[in-house]
Amino acid sequence: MRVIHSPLHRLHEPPYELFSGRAGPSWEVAARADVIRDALAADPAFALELPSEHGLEPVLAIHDPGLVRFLAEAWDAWRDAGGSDGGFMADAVLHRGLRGQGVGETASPEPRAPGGRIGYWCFDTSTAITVGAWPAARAAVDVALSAADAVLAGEPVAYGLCRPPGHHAGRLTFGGYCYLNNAAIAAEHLVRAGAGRVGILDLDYHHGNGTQQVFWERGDVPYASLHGDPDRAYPYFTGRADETGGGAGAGATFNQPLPAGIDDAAYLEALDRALDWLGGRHDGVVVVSLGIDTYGLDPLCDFGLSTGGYHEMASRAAATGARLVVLQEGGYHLPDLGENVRQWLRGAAGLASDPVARSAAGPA
Ligand code: SP5
Ligand code: ZN
Repeated sequence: MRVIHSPLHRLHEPPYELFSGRAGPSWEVAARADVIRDALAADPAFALELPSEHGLEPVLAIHDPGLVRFLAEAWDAWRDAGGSDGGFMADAVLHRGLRGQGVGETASPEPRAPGGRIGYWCFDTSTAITVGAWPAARAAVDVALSAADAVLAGEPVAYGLCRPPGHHAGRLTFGGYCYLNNAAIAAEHLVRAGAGRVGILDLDYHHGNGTQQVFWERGDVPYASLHGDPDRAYPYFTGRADETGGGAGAGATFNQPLPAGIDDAAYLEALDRALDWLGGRHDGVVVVSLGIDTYGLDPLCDFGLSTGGYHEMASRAAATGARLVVLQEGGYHLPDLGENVRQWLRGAAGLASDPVARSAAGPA
């Protein structure tokens, strides 16, 4: 299987995040991508390659030019304004009630100060602008687009080791460790290349609010997601089952909020429902937002999936006959992250699980 990765992700190492109201080290670290890369490099079933450059046009097909301009300029503007090393976050965000009485009532101009600009575009306190956030995010997009190109060239499945992740970034917003929406950009690239209707299957623990927003009114990019119920789980404001799309996209969004502690068997039932729903709605290519934060040992999340579950999950996705562009999203338990991704991809390729030793604490 072709595996696309870029070392440029290492330019981005967020110094901290606010988690449950406390500042702590970022969970989204460069080592995440490195352990995945190492696990795949050690298995002859995988061939690693660098991405090719695709420029900004595919990015601007999905994201507002103002957001792209901010991300490109943010670090230099912060430094020029006297900002310190490390990274910066918003100290005020554009709340919907700030100027008018409700949603969208009064448009607000983008402020000039970097601290105001970040609050204009970013919606959370997990997603610092660092010196390398922009080049790393650009490289992750090229990784995703190159994986899509591999499938367009005839591969039944290809993997893009994207970092930073993407599915929380919308047309006008970034957050959730995400700056540019790799999966959305890849899906649109596939549509424009003539792949017809392109499905998106989002298996990250967190709802892909950005992907949902981008394709909310699109009938040709159906979006199906399994995730922690927003009643308890980030990003809190999206992902309920009654969110099903609007306009030309009415009925083309499918959300399954799931309970804490869900095990492989119950998750696989939910996956079967998502695959059934997606099956008749695409023309042969599905982009998978692969989050491994559904793992039983993940430090951020509360699902109970096992390494064996990832192999089975991928086998079922591949058994639908869809060609898969698999893109990395979350996953924060470093000791087993590489092996879990490797098992998912072996399942997707129709290979036996062939397990290797993993951390002693891992579920069977
Ligand atoms: C790509 C991805 O997985 N992004 C996830 C970003 C989550 N960021 C903040 C989560 C805050 C959750 N706080 C609740 C703590 C419960 N112990
Ligand atoms: Zn996640």
